[in-house]
Amino acid sequence: MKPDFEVGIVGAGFAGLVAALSLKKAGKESFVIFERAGEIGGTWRDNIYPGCACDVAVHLYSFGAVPNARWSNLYAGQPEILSYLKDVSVRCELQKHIRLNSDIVAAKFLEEESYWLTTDRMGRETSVSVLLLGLGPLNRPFLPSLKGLNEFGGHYFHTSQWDRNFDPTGKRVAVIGTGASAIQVVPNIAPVVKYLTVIQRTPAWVTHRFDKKIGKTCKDVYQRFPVAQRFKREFIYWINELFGLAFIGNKTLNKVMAWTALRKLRNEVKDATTRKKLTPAYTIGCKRILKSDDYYPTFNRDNVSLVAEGIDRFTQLGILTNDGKEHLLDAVIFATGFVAADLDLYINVVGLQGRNLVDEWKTTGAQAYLGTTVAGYPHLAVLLGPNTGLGHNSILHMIESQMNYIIQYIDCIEKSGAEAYIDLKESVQHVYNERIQAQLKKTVWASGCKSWYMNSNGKNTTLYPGLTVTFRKETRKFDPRVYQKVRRPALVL
Ligand code: N01
Repeated sequence: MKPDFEVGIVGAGFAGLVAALSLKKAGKESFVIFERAGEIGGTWRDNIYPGCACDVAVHLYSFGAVPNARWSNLYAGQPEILSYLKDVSVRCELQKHIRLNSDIVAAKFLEEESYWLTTDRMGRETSVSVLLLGLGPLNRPFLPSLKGLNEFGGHYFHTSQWDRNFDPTGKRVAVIGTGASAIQVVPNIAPVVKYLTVIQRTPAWVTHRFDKKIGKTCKDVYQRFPVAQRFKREFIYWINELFGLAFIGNKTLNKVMAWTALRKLRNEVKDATTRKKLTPAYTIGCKRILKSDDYYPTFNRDNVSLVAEGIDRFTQLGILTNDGKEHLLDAVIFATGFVAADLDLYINVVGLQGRNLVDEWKTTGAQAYLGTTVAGYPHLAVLLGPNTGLGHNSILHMIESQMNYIIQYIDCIEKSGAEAYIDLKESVQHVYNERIQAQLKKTVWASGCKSWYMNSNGKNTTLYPGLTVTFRKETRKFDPRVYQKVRRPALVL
């Protein structure tokens, strides 16, 4: 029996939309995008906290084939990115492919049929020849289990589940965490709150952002001469690649980055004690480097304090820190990040002989070949799968590289005919992952800090240990020899 669609994509965030655009470009129109929410946008739909913006410049953090000449700033805010995604889905006629409120809970490869059967939360089944998982790595909020939280009489929530009804004006607020989300929330609520307590466990490395408005003339030039924006995109891309060297072994560049960041800290924070608390004691880049020009100056305000003593427990009135001080609070914002490295997919993915991807990855740590295909799970590809993350450049470049590969993979599946399926060789996956892990040991991420890049067993399952040009090269040409062709068993009727 023929499946309902040639390709099924789970998730209509950036990854799913890049996949859809690539399929269209390759002339493949038989695809469906399952989206569990009532709206597209993924992380850019979910994260609505004040100041939410991207730290990759817009000319690069957008689809190469669908430029936008009207971006307002060099770094776009969440509302603008979300509206760009919606606009692209209309302009590129993706809407007819998108099934909203379709929360896929299970996907099973049917060997006899040689296709995937997906089931959504309502029990609706859809069969697809190839399944692409575009679930996004940063959508499972991490809320630490802190003593006494249930006794706390104030309001609390996670940055990615921002309470739209919460007005911080005139309130005593604490932000727990000092990662990428926190450094955007903090300067944006500080001017309106009564008092802001920033609770830091580990100081982050913060570098310049240099955001600026894109003027009308510039926009008009981009509109009339798209090549100018294309040039800007390339320029930003190569600068980012250059800085990427600091993460993968170039010690001089790494030291220059650290020196620049410390100088920025010295220039922007007046109080010496606060400066000391904000000074990181690990190699720059080990945790994600944060770009901000308004985070440090926030600590010069009279209504903001940095608390680095560690949380003992919540009380009914606030938070008691390890120095015995009780911070009286009306609200607490958990900017405590996400569970990412365990890649605990919320879909039950069942491959050959009943193998379960979630269970396997729990045991071995998430792994795939080129971060994309997985042995034992034929005709499946994971967008932004294991070890495809970056600390230095646009993640969209990685997804586009994956799609170059996946399009060829789909062609190969089609050529192998209805009587067979193709499955990645286990040995190929094993060798690839050994190499990736060995390379990671030489990078800044193995220099000793604790970050969300590592899974609960201390294995880095999230980051690619090279430059994006290298990944593009690795994914440019699909090699059918790393797959085995398996005749599908006869269908028992
Ligand atoms: O999360 P994080 P995030 N007690 O994991 C602290 C992307 N992103 O949401 O460092 C006290 O970075 C934790 O402390 P420590 C981007 O890829 C991008 O901010 O573990 N503190 C840390 O300070 C980013 O990397 C953008 O010691 C606790 C913080 O919480 C990723 O999302 C914007 C704690 C978590 O920081 C995640 O960023 C936003 C505890 N028990 C996000 N537990 C842009 O593009 C945790 N922490 C700009």
